[in-house]
Amino acid sequence: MTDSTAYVPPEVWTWNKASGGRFANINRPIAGPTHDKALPVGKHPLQLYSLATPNGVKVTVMLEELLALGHAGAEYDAWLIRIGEGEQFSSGFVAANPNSKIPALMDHSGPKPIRVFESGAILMYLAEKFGAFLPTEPEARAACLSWLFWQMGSAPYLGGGFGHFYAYAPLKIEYAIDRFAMEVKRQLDVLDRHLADSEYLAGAEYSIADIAVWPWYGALAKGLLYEAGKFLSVQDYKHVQRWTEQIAARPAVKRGRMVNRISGVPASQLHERHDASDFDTRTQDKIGAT
Ligand SMILES: N[C@@H](CCC(=O)N[C@@H](CS)C(=O)NCC(=O)O)C(=O)O
Repeated sequence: MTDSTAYVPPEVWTWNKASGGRFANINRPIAGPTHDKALPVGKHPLQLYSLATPNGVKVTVMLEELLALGHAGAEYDAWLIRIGEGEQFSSGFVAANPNSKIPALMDHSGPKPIRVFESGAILMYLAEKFGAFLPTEPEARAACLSWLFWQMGSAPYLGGGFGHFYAYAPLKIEYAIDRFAMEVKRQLDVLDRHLADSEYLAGAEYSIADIAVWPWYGALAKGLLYEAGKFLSVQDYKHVQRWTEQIAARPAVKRGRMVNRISGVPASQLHERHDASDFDTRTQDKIGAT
């Protein structure tokens, strides 16, 4: 057990030292821009500012799925935002997302640009704009939105909770790792039981619920997040494994995973995407692990 008496919180918290751990350089207790810089704008109505983290991949997969369905209006420019270098704090990015987190989308197709931030809101915005991947039949629609919002509420325990304390924190705290490992295993079991009787999260049809959940829980199931596959015995969640493989095989998913990616084998990385032909320079078959 960790010694819980070692630290006595002061009456008022002040920002008087670096927090330590990975990504500590970008953490701060205030919002707003740190520097003046406009965002670039390309030729397509949809401008995405992102990075291929699980939250970013949701949107590039959605756009590639829409294009695969034949929605030419979903053509997009994807600009790279290097969050490790603080590019989410530029004045231009903060104007697109006051929360300074990728992904952020600008839609220039109307009389005045519309900004959309939060990956779940972006998925719903695109689903409604193009009439795709969000069922209209009430029961399936309710299921789709329930799982979409389940992801929004659950993944912070996986990333900010488990991932942070297991992989990124400057010290290993047994209490914190136990607490979040328990919660993440519970979440995997929630998905596993549901996927035992349901092909996709909202039923028989692939939807924005799968597009939101897969980049987090599919990657976790493949042991690609926080090198925690063995620790969490992810292979035991058989139905999650089946669903993960099924979605990974979709051509649009393979393309979406490459966009704004800056790690992994070079053939899996397409730093910026401005045209469908940008993928031609990459060999998709070579894409393996994240
Ligand atoms: N709830 C948000 C989470 C977005 C998020 O946490 N983005 C991370 C990368 S995965 C980020 O931009 N972090 C930069 C920072 O915190 O400064 C969403 O779903 O869009």
